[in-house]
Amino acid sequence: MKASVKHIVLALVAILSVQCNGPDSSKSTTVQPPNVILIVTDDQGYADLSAYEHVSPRCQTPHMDRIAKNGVLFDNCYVSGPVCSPSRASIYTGKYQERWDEDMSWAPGLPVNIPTIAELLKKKGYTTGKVGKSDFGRNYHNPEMRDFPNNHGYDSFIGFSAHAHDFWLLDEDIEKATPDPYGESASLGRIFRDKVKVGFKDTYSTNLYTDEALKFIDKNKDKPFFLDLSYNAVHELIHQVPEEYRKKWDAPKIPNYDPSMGTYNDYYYKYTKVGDITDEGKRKLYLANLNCLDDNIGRLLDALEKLDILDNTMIILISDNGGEPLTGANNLPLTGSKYTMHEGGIRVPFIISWPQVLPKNRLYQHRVSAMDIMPTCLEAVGISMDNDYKFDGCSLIEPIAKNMPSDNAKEPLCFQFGKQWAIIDDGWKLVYAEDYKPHWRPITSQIQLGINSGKLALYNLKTDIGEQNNLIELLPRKAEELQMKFDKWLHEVKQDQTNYQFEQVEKMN
Ligand SMILES: [Ca+2]
Repeated sequence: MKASVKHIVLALVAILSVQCNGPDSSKSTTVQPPNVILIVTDDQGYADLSAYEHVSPRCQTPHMDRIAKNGVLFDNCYVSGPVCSPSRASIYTGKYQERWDEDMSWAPGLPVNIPTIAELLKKKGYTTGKVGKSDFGRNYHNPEMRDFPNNHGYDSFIGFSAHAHDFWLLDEDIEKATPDPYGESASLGRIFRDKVKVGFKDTYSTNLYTDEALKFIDKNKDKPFFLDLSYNAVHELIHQVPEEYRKKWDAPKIPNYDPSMGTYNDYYYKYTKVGDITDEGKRKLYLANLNCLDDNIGRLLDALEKLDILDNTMIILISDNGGEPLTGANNLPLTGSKYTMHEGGIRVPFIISWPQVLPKNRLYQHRVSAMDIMPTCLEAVGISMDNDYKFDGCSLIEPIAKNMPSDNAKEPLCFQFGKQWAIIDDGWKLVYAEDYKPHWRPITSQIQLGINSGKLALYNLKTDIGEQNNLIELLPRKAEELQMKFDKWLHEVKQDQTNYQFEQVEKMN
């Protein structure tokens, strides 16, 4: 079923003419601006969404597919970085994080002098809530810094501020008994409700975050809201799944952490990086974890339907980076994984639905970026930025309606992550990528290693999505042209770096 362009434009005109709250606006019109729900999944593989034709074996995500059937599925979406924090910094600002991350690496943080999506929607009158993972690479666990959700636009927050958090161990007792509750890569123990720590016993965080999301929706169902639901599924520790899902998938049983096992960091690495679980066991655990996540998204959709607010709710679902090489995620037919500049690190599942305005059951194949999310939301809710304010993404509402490339898609898309970099322009990709720490053996039945890792490569993505044919010697002029465009972008963003300010970096732990 396709919404006509005329329908969309009329709906938008109506919406854009509305103030979403305030004493006078309710008298002027009955049209409500949409609710916005942003679902960020963690490390979900490009092939781990069953709405895609390229879906991986055994993967079933019927509830995520419901969003796609109700809206627009994208198979050509890039995040701005191959790991959580840089990617998320750009999702929430609509800008390349390289503009303020001098190292162009893991820890871009949030500058104080640019608005986030939550701040702009709050200013517009939206009630804003964040549930789950907040990770901008700096200032972990510090509720006084800008990176903390309550300090960049959220009225309410429940979740954690770190790369990862134990799915099960959420109470104070385990925190006190653990020698390193803030391990190198993950935390355990209490999470935050706003700026206060709260503990939960015998609670699985994917279920908890959905429960909290449902409470937020129920409380705010009669007024426009922005819900940011950032699950830590399907990130490590992937083996932590409710027993019913483990049994359903016949997955191995791995004990939860106990301080008698040593440090939490040792436990984390034992079951992630060195392969104490078989490849097949990992895949089953991943599918079990994903299945639980998907069922929780089903609960969310059911609630929106029951409240009769689904049609005027814009739901955006995106994975913050490509599938992890060690969790059992599947990025095929792409090469590479999280941490890499191969397609498998940066090309991700992405869906937008807004039944009242956008077409349904549409596959959109032109290139888009996670930086488009914020401009799209702003247009949907009727927020215009000053003319001199520049996003690196653009609204997708009109491009979707016309099934045409966005203006930004006609320009190069550039990436820098440590030594790795890439430029994608009109289907061509010039890239320097490395496989992720190859001494940690990835699960190669799901992850395809780069055959040109560690050297400059040119690909025609239109015919070679798997990055198998390096054309750099055959087409040196094309490579030169792309190199020049990339250098120009790099120069421009480096010049821009002086324009962003940060708070003093402090750590509480
Ligand atoms: Ca991630």
